[in-house]
Amino acid sequence: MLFDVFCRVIDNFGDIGVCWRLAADLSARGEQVRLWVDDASALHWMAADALGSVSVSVSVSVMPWSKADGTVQPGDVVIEAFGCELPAAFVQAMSCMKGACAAPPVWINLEYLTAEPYALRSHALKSPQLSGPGAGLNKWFFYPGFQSGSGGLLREANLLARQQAFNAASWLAENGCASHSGERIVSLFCYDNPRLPELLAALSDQLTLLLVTAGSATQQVQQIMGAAQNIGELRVCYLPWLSQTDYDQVLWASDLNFVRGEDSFVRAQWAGKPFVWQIYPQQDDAHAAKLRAFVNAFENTSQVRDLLWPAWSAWNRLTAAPIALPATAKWQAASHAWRGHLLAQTDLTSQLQSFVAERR
Ligand code: TRH
Repeated sequence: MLFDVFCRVIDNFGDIGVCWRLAADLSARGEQVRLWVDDASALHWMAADALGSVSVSVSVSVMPWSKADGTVQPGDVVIEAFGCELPAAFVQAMSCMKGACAAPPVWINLEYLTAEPYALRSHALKSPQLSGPGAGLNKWFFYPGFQSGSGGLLREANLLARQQAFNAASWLAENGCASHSGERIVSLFCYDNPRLPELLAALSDQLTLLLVTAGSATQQVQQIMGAAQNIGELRVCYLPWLSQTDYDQVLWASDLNFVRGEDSFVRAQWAGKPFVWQIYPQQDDAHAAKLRAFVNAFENTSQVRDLLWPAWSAWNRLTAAPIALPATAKWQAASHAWRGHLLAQTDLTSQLQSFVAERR
């Protein structure tokens, strides 16, 4: 099938990050994919190796948004990521495919990831289009999620094999961040966060190698540390912008990951290591309920109580309490159990393929 995936970059890298992962995964499973995007600049590093060392070939056509002008015949499936609103002329072309032409494409709105109950209730619902260029068409809501009955999470077919074959020490050395014996390895990907000095101080109480990702994390750490490489027992290694494949490996190489947004948050869960999520801040503190919902799901499934909330709420500035990281062994066991639970779900791309097949 031919999939048209539409992506608007609102800010940061999550919109294109999720869309690229989906496009690449569909392609790796033999689908044809056109990725329509209004700003492809981040793909220069994010997709630099297009799954380089991985034994699948990925071929995605990256298309400028402006070319979706109605002169292009829509594919079999149209994915509107995060309600990005398709160009009217393209929807018109989808609509014209009714009756006289072939069947209209299956039109899917891929939603944001949340553990809040409304997502499960709304997954797979149909939204008949009553007006506008798409009048008469149906749009389907597709909610990713953590529980059965949701659309699942993106997980490439070869993810586990790649993880198993991964050698953390070699990767770190090859990427200029060789670890010393006895060091805890921590990765940091975050938004601007005034609590960062406190976190660095908390991490400096034991031998730690901090892998600092490019962009905001690097700028903040450099502002705090200046030219210094160490605070107490903590030493810093700055990373360039990496491909998604390499960024995954940063997460696998680490004992503890600080992640943010949506895609890195999911990848930290596949890493199966303890992680702290900096959630994308929303107006009216709507993100607090979203954060709580995930913590509840994680803790109920992993059969732990009050493990994450103190550190996670502090890092997200929902409380002024000190950032007190959970006990490592319990945190590691819970993260492993959570990953096991997620692995039992069918992945998002497989679910999407079945969903589309049922509706064509
Ligand atoms: O960048 P993010 O914060 O993205 C977002 C956006 O803010 C978006 O508007 C919002 O809706 C969404 O979050 C919830 O965080 P995220 O989602 O983790 O995206 C970052 C992407 O960048 C992810 O695909 C991983 C990738 N990445 C690399 O490929 N290489 C790197 O070196 C790093 C640090 C990240």
